Amino acid sequence: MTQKNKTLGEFIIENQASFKYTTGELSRLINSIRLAAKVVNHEVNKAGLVDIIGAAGDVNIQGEDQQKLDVYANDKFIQTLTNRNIVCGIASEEEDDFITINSQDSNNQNKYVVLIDPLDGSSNIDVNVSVGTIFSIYRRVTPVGTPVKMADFLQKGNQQVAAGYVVYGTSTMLVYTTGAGVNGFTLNPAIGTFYLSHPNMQFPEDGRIYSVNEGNYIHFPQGIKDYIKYCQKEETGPYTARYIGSLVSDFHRNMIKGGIYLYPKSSKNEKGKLRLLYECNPMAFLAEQANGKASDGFQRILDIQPTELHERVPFICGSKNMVEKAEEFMRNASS
Ligand code: P6P
Repeated sequence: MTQKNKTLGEFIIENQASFKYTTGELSRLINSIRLAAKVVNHEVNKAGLVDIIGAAGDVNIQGEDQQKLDVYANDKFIQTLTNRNIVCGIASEEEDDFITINSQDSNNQNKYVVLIDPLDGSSNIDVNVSVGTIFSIYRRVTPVGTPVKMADFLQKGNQQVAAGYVVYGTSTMLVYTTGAGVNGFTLNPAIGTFYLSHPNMQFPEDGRIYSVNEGNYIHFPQGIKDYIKYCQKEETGPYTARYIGSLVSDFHRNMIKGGIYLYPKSSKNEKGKLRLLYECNPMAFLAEQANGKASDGFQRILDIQPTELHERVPFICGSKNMVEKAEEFMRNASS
């Protein structure tokens, strides 16, 4: 069977031996994410046809209006992960605190916690621009069989055992890593099966695309301003500015074509906008597994010790040489 005809299920079975922990659990975990992704995809794709678009009327802990699809996606991922009895805890952008799963069941021998951004880029929903789900998976650090604790979620990104995203775009893809490279699977909606379409995805070492919201330019640190001007200079270009306003989509395009995504801190957002635990860490794990790089401008994202569930960090991620050039401008500006 050629690589490209392989289904996600076949790929998981074939590669579970490369996963250094017990094989069956992670497979079941990835399979539950696969199911939730198909259910959410179905709603995202018909959002224009039913009354599921628009704000749900609530505001999440980030102070952002919860779009109905946000709430729907959050519920579906939590429900699927809970029903499959695989995890002991879940943290979500849409939940103020983490959720303990089956703590009353002393037989709960589940070893994994999942952190999710159920629908990233949701402000794009009403204008039919692609959105995504981002997930991050750790093994718990507190004793199995006891209720999960905050320490299980506040682990450094370098402790992740798996991470990935679903991009609901012109086609729906599931892209993930378990620490042995990055592989992309495309959904055939006619039969509801994901097929291996992008084996061993790698960031080109260099690129010509930079993704940043230049509307915030005047608020950026000097090093970021200097890097953006560097990209725009005639002699170093030509670069192309591409910014979708959906991290998963910008990341996915940059990984295929070569590029850099920047969401720096600014005088408006002292820590930047993106959340460390369920946006930056999973995307940084994927980036490094795909020969790319991810930093806050000064340090490796995966080495940052989290202190709060919803903390934000500045985020620079993509082709290795481009991230290192941006870091060079950040260092020079701060020296
Ligand atoms: P801005 C979506 O809300 C998100 O978290 C990322 O997906 C996206 O790249 C960024 O924020 C867009 O933020 O401030 O440029 O609109």
